[in-house]
Amino acid sequence: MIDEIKLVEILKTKKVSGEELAKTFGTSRVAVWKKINKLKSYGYQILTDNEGYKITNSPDKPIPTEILPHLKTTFVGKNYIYFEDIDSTNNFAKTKDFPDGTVIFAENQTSGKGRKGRKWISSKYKGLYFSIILKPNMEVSHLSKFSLLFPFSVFKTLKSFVKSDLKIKWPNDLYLNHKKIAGFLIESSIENNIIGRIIVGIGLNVNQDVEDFPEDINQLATSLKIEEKKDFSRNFIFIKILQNIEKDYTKFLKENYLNIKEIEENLLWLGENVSIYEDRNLVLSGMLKGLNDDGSLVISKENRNYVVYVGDLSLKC
Ligand code: BT5
Repeated sequence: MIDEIKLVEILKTKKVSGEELAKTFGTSRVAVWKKINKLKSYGYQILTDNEGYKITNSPDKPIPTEILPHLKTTFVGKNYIYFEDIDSTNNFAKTKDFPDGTVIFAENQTSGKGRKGRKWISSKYKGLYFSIILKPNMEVSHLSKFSLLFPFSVFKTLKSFVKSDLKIKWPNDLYLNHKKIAGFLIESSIENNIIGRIIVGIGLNVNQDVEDFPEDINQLATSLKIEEKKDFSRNFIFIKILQNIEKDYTKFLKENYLNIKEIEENLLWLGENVSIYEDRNLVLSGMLKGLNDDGSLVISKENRNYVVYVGDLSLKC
């Protein structure tokens, strides 16, 4: 068996003959040649002449050979599953009992899911669509605060390299220049008041152009490329996100601490008049005042404060 990660690592640094590679991996030259063709099919450019093979260009695709050697985590992504096409990474995450920290990535989702049966559009090779499986064994009372951790972690990661106006839309979207750039679908399994497993589904628009979004969302949706006017390395962003999520999640499990004040300061529409809808029915309109310590939203109306735990937020028209 040829270890693909090791092969890529070798061919990125020097030109090596088929014979030498066959010796290194204890296999035949034909097996090496087949593996080289497989790497080419992933998008690697490989210089091939009578002296051997050398990788001259690597694809910006989060394939295991591009992610795993650079991922500095202890458990998140150690079990990493990459798909070109799948219905939904969150659905796949439920097909069996995957280990803690498993990450499932797809270039394209044919039935990407949003919350409450809504859809997530996943343009192929343009974004990052993935699910992280975590087993926190934590009391359910922490769930609303806990679920803010993931958008906040991705927010901080993106903030370190975008210039545009990035905001957190309660409870779990990210907006860039007032348009949606990321959505989070957090599904939890609870037994005896304990969160046994959560599936954190994250969709982030990276290199989409306006034409990549269907008409019904192209006024609402945006990508890093559209707002920052340049292409981004999906691999670089993905690795940073996974590393920061592991860091923030581990800290939260240890200390039960989340900087709610910092989330509040970066909330979309803070101080503005907003409406809360549940199943498309208007529940409440008022001024978005901030967050409580448990992550619930505070809306003030006629000198009274109202606490909101669930719902869809929009700007009051
Ligand atoms: C979300 O739901 O925003 C959660 C999206 C989670 C997607 C990830 S991708 C990996 C994992 N596997 C899955 O199957 N899902 C997760 P919600 O807040 O309900 O927003 C859904 C709404 O966002 C839709 O009704 C559209 O209006 C809009 N939308 C759909 N695709 C979008 C996109 N690519 N960019 C921005 N907005 C989008």
